[in-house]
Amino acid sequence: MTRLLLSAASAAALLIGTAAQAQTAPAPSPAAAAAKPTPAEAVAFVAAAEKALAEESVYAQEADWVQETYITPDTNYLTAKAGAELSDMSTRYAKEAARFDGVATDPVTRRKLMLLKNGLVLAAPDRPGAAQEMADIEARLATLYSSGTATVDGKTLHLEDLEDVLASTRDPAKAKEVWEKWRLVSPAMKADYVRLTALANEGARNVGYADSGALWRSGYDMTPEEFAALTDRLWGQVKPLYQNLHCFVRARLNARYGDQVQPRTGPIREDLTGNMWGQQWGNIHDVVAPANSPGMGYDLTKSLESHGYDPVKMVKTAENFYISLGFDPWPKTFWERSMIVRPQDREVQCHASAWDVDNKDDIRLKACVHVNADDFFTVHHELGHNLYQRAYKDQPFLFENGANDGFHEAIGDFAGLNALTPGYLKQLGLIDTVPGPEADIPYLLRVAMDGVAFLPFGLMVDKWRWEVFSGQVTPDHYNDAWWALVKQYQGLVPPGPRPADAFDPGAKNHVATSVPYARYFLARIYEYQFYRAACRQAGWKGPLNRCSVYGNKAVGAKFARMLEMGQSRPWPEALEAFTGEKTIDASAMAEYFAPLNTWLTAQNKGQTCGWKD
Ligand code: X8Z
Ligand code: ZN
Repeated sequence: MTRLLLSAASAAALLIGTAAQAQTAPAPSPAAAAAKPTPAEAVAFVAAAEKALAEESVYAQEADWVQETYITPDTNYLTAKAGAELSDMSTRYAKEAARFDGVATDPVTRRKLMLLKNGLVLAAPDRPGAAQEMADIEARLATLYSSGTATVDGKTLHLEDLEDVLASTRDPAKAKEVWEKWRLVSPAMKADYVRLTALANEGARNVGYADSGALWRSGYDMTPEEFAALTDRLWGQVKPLYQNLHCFVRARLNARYGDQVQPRTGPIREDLTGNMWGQQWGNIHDVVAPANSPGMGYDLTKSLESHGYDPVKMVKTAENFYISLGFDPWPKTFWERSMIVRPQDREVQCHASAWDVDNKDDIRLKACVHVNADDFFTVHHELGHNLYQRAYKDQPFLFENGANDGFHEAIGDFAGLNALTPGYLKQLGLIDTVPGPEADIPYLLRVAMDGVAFLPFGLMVDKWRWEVFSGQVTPDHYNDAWWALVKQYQGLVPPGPRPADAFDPGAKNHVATSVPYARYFLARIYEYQFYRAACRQAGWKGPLNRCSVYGNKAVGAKFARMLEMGQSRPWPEALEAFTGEKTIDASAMAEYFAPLNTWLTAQNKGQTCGWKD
């Protein structure tokens, strides 16, 4: 239905598209409004909305594609205009859908009415010009983020180059410099962000939600309150594993850099994690892996380089994984139209995203791929979105989406987990031998440093936005509240005091571009549920971490059945279709990492683990 990771103007109307004004169902006359609508009227309304939205969403996506791959004042104008129309239209449909509350419709129509109401990301206030003002702000924020640069050692670097420096430097002063310089991009966003928040909240109330946070939490086939409680329950399940990992990593950083740089107790310095936001730590695996233990047996980044991988070959490799499960090759147009590397002649939005521009076959990737382990995972992640988009393309437009947004993020993560296994890398010829069982713990540590380390970040980004949207945190405290949550959930701190004008949340793509983030937290949990189920279906009996279902067409066929459902049924039914499980649950993740958790507990003996919130 829509490309994933919408940004800029059309994020305002995320899950549902737009329609030219003339195509909407006519506004009810006062007399008709007073009478209760009939089920037949509900069906007619949904049909009209769906048709119009399907057509107009393509227009908005075309405009967005051009803008994100060629940022100029003109393309900003066009995408904001398309986004404003989309937003106005989607908001109007959301409001109109509420007229049918309590009308006894068939279940399909009822679900579509629900999706019309809760499918927005940033709803627009019911005032002329408000949607356009929001779209203009969104375009400005996205442009500030994507054209941000910092000068390091006399060179002007974009974000992905700064990320490479942070990933590879082992000099804490350099890490601090790069980390701080990137955050100079966001103070200029603050005033716009404050205004956008106020407008979006007004819009959310306009369509019947307490604030935009409640609107965001309403897309999970449960109430917003139940969803907040669910995330807390899941975090409770995985927190002990995260704390164990945190404790071990902190000790290793302390051993490497000394007490002055990384104290033995308390939080970890974010810039020392090898990642700009401390959201995954795999880049410092070499620092963390114990010197006296057997290693993983290979370094994926080095293997990719030494085997002559280029960005296109990385994407082809991910495609090949899905083909091996029985899925069709990606269409010719994908290779003709995708943006796989950063063009040198223009500004673009590099943050990776997967698109289905015509909601049918015109799937594309937009990324600036570097040949490294992180991007090896990312290309599998993005093509997972494309896989889903293609699988549900025959659903009615309003069902052309993931069972929930966490599902959409989890598809490619599940593939990536298979694709990192040594057995699979050997099949690709990227490594010569599959290491023995002695490499299991180092391997699990490497996977955990990305997958487990991510969990609290995946949760805190939207915890912050929920607080911002509800008004619990006011603009004067935006930055402090961010760091309070980083410390509480991630146990990280900035490398030094933050300036008074800092707006550090804006230095993260999804905040600058208003993309909800809880989806990634959910995805990390679903990922292991999918993976364990797939391995069981494949009859795998060995340690879970060595399983890869590469080439297993039976697993692929069952996976396809879940994907084809799109958003047509509540997500527990989609989960059940593939895993036999009806609820999201971290036990599969716990099972996967159980040997590592035991090992970490032993390693951490004598340490004072945890940190004070
Ligand atoms: O934004 C993404 C994908 C596109 S949906 C590249 N991810 C999150 C991030 O980069 O912060 C994937 C993992 C988390
Ligand atoms: Zn994604």
